[in-house]
Amino acid sequence: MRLMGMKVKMILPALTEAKSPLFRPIKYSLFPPLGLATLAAFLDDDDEVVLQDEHVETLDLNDEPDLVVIQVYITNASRAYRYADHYRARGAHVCLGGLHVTALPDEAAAHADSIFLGPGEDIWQEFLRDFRAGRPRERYSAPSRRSIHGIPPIRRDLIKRHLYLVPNSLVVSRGCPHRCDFCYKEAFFQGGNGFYTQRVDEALAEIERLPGKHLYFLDDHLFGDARFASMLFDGMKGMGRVWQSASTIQAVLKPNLLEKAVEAGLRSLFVGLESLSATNLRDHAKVQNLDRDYGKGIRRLHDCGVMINASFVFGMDDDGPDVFDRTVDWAVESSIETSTFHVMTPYPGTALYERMQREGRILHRDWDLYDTRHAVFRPARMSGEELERGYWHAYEKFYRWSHLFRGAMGHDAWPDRLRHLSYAAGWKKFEKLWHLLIRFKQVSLGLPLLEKSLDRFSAKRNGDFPGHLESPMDDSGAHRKPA
Ligand code: B12
Repeated sequence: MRLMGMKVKMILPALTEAKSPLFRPIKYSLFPPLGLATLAAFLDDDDEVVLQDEHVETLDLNDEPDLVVIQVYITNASRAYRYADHYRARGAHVCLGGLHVTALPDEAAAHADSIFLGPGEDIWQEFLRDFRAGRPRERYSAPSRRSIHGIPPIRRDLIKRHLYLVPNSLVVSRGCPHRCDFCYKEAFFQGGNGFYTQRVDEALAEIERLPGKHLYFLDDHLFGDARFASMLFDGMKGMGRVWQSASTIQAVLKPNLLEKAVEAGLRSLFVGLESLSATNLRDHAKVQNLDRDYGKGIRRLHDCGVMINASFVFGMDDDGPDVFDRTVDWAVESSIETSTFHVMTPYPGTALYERMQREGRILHRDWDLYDTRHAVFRPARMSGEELERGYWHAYEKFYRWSHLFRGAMGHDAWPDRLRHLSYAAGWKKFEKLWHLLIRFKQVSLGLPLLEKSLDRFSAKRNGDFPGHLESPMDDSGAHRKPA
């Protein structure tokens, strides 16, 4: 029997905090649920689909869908399971997939009719066939050869664009070529290719479909396949886009690719610097950062007119209580525009988690607190409380007005100084304003401001990348040598 015109409900649950009626940080209204919108594209035209994202809307739980599809991240797992139980009690067939399900399938299976391990593109169609034929399996695992070539266009019509500051987010690859021990990647892509891209023409077609000017690539490492990235940037040249993405310091230091990205509209880059200690980088297999001159990479980005959002992790074994001030001081002196700090968090399924467990250092398995703000393991050189306090202190100190001014003044030209100030302050000094915009469903009013602040700069772009700032203080000489 073929199930025609199914009622399908797709849900991205949120961590409690994002739902709070009192305060909603802008972070949760940035990006739409791309994973679910990707899976929705495999449904039939006569299927009725509703996609709800709890980060930006209140879920309607009184409906009676035939099929419920829930995406599970680590911090939304407990809510995801609650919604799954709710819909199973109502007689729906409940599917759970995503990173956390792949890491801990048995935990998820207790709440689902079918679970999905690994990226969805390669298994979702098989499930839909089985389900329509009345014989869905309990478990589907992604095959070892995976691909996103030729997948149908994301169902962007299901995305409530006005509820997001960055509705034009996209991903043109899956995974990452590197193997840091704290990353979800190894568990998620286990037993198969862990880094693959779309075809360039398909990626460009997806970009063409997006209205407006601003884009945000959510790929783990957009520059990870230099040939693909180079062709993509060539294709984007002249499109008039302004965009942001993530990459590594290693890729930044390589000649040519960054310049091409800038010509195509790159204006801000998220870079995982993680730690100023070479011992830490080595311990966590972040080898692509070893012996890279961070200061030189930052100067190179600035000279190209690209702002940097540097990501740092605290609590690695070489981190003592002085790590917070040292890192923040260095970031301010380096004129890094925005910094993202994290308490190191061992995600289940990662090599880091295995090691912490072997060493008896995991404190609990309350996934709600695995949010990179809480110490869920015993740090080596400080207490968990010190680690959490230091994390909050780092944010407070980096975003102090005096430090924002100091960082901004490190640029040579006034347009760059003003851009630094407006961009950094925009994220962290106007949280109350963001809250109001979110509350009145007007968050998209912020987009023209974001575009403006990204685009106003004074790039030298003369291909000459002069001296660089002093590199961080590390006895072993990490980051000192040019790449
Ligand atoms: C956007 C994003 C967010 C958004 C979340 C909302 C959103 N719209 O997704 C925001 C900014 C709120 C966020 C916050 C956090 N995030 Co986040 N985020 C991302 C990011 C950058 C992109 C997600 C995305 O769109 N991916 C692209 C789509 C295509 O992939 P996907 O979502 O994984 O979906 C695929 C599969 O998972 C699978 N799938 C998913 N669901 C289902 C269901 C079924 C039935 C099936 C068949 C398949 C399936 O198929 C999909 C297609 O391939 C990822 C990194 C990444 N590159 O994925 C991190 C990531 C998901 N975040 C992560 C973390 C840790 C967090 C935080 C907890 C901590 C932090 N400091 O960032 C917070 C707290 C989140 C919360 N409130 O619960 C981790 C998750 C690790 C884990 N083990 O769960 C990631 C992987 C980053 C990382 N490298 O560590 N995040």
